[in-house]
Amino acid sequence: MKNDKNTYKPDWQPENAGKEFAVRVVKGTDSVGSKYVAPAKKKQLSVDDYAEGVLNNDRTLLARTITLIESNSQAHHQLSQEVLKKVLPKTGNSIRIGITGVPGAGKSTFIETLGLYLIKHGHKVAVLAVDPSSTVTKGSILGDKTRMENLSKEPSAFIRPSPSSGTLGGVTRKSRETILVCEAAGYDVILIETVGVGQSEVTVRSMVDFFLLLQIAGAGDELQGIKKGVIEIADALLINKADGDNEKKAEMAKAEYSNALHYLQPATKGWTTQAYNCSALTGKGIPELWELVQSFAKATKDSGVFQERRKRQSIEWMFSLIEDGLKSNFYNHEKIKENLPNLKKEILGEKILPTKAAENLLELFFNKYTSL
Ligand SMILES: Nc1nc2c(ncn2[C@@H]2O[C@H](COP(=O)(O)OP(=O)(O)OP(=O)(O)O)[C@@H](O)[C@H]2O)c(=O)[nH]1
Ligand SMILES: [Mg+2]
Repeated sequence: MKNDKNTYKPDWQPENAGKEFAVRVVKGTDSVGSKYVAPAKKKQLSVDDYAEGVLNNDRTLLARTITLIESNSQAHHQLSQEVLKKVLPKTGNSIRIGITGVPGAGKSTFIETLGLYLIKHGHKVAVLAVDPSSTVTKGSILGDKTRMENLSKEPSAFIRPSPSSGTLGGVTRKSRETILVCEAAGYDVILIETVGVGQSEVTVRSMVDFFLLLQIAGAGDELQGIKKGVIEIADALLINKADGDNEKKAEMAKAEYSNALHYLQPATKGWTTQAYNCSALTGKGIPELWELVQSFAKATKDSGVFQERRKRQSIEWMFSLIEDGLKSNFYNHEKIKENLPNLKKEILGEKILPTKAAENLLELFFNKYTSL
């Protein structure tokens, strides 16, 4: 669409949206022929409308609240903060489970099977996704594949694909707040899928109680290709696809992982991380996994580790918000936007050292305070 004066960028545009973000909203017209036609508008809802909607588990309003949380508009942000404040007393009553694994390990299939099992046993399940790919490619790895068709038909399930914009930091805030509103709506099991790439596992670990690493049995050398760092933060290793011809291989992989785990520090104080088998396709091992999560919750609540971790996570959350705030303030500062492209060119042309360029930019930014 032409970028003329009759159109404008929507206020929900992604952070750092560049030229490739081509969506434009056409300004409303006052008249069609001689008749006045009011532009169609969604009813403006109040903070109470949203908060009551969430607390009554009105799925439409819950989804709209999450849209507010995910929006990059300042007005939406403020509104969402007020809603959060209202529902805060009703949050926290859930077990938050993070699930990671390489693409194709079966995370979505596992979540669907576990979700359906939990619903059959009277739970309410919310499924969220944290997708790190948006940082680099502005695309989405998990994207459409997070469909989970059977689970999504269940009235006791709520599935929200990942917010596909902005930095991982931005996604973190949004995901954490989304967890809270889902809890306020009565979801007692929160499942968060993330793909095993880069920084995302650490991010998800910092918002969950239990962290699960899904693996598949490879051909031969089982320990190759898994990042030790990810194993170190997992509370359980689940070797998926233990079915059909693959069953034996999965059994062997379990033994190898069990061995390797002996040498690692536990991810959670007082809890021993072990390897298990399952088949997300047939459901084998799913009830056992849920039992494991329950015994984890009981053990860590009894020892206080559960509550301690949540407190620590709240503090970490504050720090990550501060960092996010500083970063976005910096990159949105007029002087920085003006000077950054040139400095980048100068670095590439070896005319200036990155150190000096960073120093110049920081000086420009902080001058706004010192010159006050
Ligand atoms: N045989 C078998 N196949 C499975 C099992 N779990 C998942 N699959 C298959 O593996 C493929 C990938 O499954 P997904 O659930 O999409 O995997 P994922 O980890 O969510 O993948 P990404 O979202 O792309 O990272 C699909 O074709 C599934 O049908 C299992 O337990 N056994
Ligand atoms: Mg998936």
